[in-house]
Amino acid sequence: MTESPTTTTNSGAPVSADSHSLAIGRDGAIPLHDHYLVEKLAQFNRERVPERVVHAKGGGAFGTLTVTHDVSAYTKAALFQPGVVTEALARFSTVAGEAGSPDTWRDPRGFALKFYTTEGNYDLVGNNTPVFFIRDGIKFPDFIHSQKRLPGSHLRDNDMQWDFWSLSPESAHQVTWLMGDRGIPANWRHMDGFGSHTYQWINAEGERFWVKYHFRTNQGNASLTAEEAERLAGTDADYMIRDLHDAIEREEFPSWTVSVQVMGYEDAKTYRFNPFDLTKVWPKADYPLIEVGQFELNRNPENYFAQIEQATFAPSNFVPGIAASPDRMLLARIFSYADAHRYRVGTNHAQLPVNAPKNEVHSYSQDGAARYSFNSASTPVYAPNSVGGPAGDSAYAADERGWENDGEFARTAASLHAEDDDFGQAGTLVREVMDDAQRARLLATITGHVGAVQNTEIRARAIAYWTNVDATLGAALAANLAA
Ligand code: HDE
Repeated sequence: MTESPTTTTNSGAPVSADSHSLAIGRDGAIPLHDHYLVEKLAQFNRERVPERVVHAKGGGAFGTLTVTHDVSAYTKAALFQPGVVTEALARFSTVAGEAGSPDTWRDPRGFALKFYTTEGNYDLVGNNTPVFFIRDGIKFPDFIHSQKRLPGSHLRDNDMQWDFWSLSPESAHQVTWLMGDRGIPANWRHMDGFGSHTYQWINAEGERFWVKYHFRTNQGNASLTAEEAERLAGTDADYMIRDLHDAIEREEFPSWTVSVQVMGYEDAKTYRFNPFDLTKVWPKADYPLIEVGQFELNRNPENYFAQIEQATFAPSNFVPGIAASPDRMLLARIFSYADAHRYRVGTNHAQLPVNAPKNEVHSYSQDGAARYSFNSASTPVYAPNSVGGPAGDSAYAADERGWENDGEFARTAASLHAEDDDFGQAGTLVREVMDDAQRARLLATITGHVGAVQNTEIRARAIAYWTNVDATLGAALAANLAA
């Protein structure tokens, strides 16, 4: 048996016993100066950081992005150049459940990626769904409140969910997707990932393009039935954490084919619907997938808390050649995540090994709790300076040009295009993408979910909502609920 090390305090001093507090004689008082007992209990009280307010339950692994095709005509980003291999971290999650909730609840899944590129960390914080419930971030806290718990009973409530959804018709596409088979993926290996938003790519000549990211699982899409999901929720709440961990242990490395859809910068102005509307997809007939490379997960975290719980993924982590778009949801997220990280993990969260970039940091940030790395004493703490401190490089201005903006400030909906509507793509999903069996399961799920609504006015609005998605589906729902 290998020689085990001597237990120490957090400060490294050897400890004489693991199982006995310091006391006077056998039954005497414990002195306050039993600092090792105090250290163990005080540390125990401080083991939790605030869980993520959404996406609290999740798991992840490390891996690599390997670029196999040439997309340099669209982006100069180092990680997307032909042949480049970039280390990465992925975290998958549910949205509404708390940190101890079942992995198999019906919910979109987070698909958060961090690429440790040579130009800084690039975070692509997506979901396993190409769209989302709303198109303006100002409604996000309200949406999540309606998905979580009533303030009085602390219980989740279908009336609250359907009140919000039926008064937010832009949710129809995502809710249809959620109530369908993809709402309960078989596990994280058998689901696709999407950047969801439209992003901007900038090539070496400064030309701008609009792109959407697709990560298609090479394992094939698969779903759990509602019955299987409910059973697993009771027998193994960590089913998906376990599946990913054990697959990697067996060296069955899951992988995804990475592609993008590319829209010309000027085309966005005349496209038939708002290409920055997160409740819509770009039909592949309009913008086919262009293959980029392979994304593979091949290394489990050594320590879940240090590397997954404390991992911080931010849509604001862009690198040269990649930038934001007018998508209001993305613009709101660019503030929100880094703010959440400073609150949840601390102001120096980016210095933790799992969050630290692989390239050198030349930032003027200093101090702050748990400051770990720092500039040399000869580095000035201010800019501009005449003593050789870091200085901005105007060559990167091309990455911040963004897009033309004009007009006065106003609180109105984003620009409407000819075919902007709330139910069209949801109806297409039902009528043209789903097969009969999938439509039947969709109807059964909706019947159960709307059937639990107590308020008759909300229930009637929910039936009207589904009738707007698809008249046949709405009629069948009404008949089921009347039965
Ligand atoms: Fe999030 N979201 N989100 N979200 N989200 C967070 O950031 C937010 C949205 C997503 O594994 C939080 O660090 C706003 C869309 C994932 O660590 C928070 C809006 C998409 C994760 C936050 C959205 C996502 C989060 C909570 C509306 C898919 C987990 C903890 C504008 C494209 C990342 C945190 C991880 C986490 C804000 C909507 C995906 C609260 C304001 C759309 C995968 O800051």
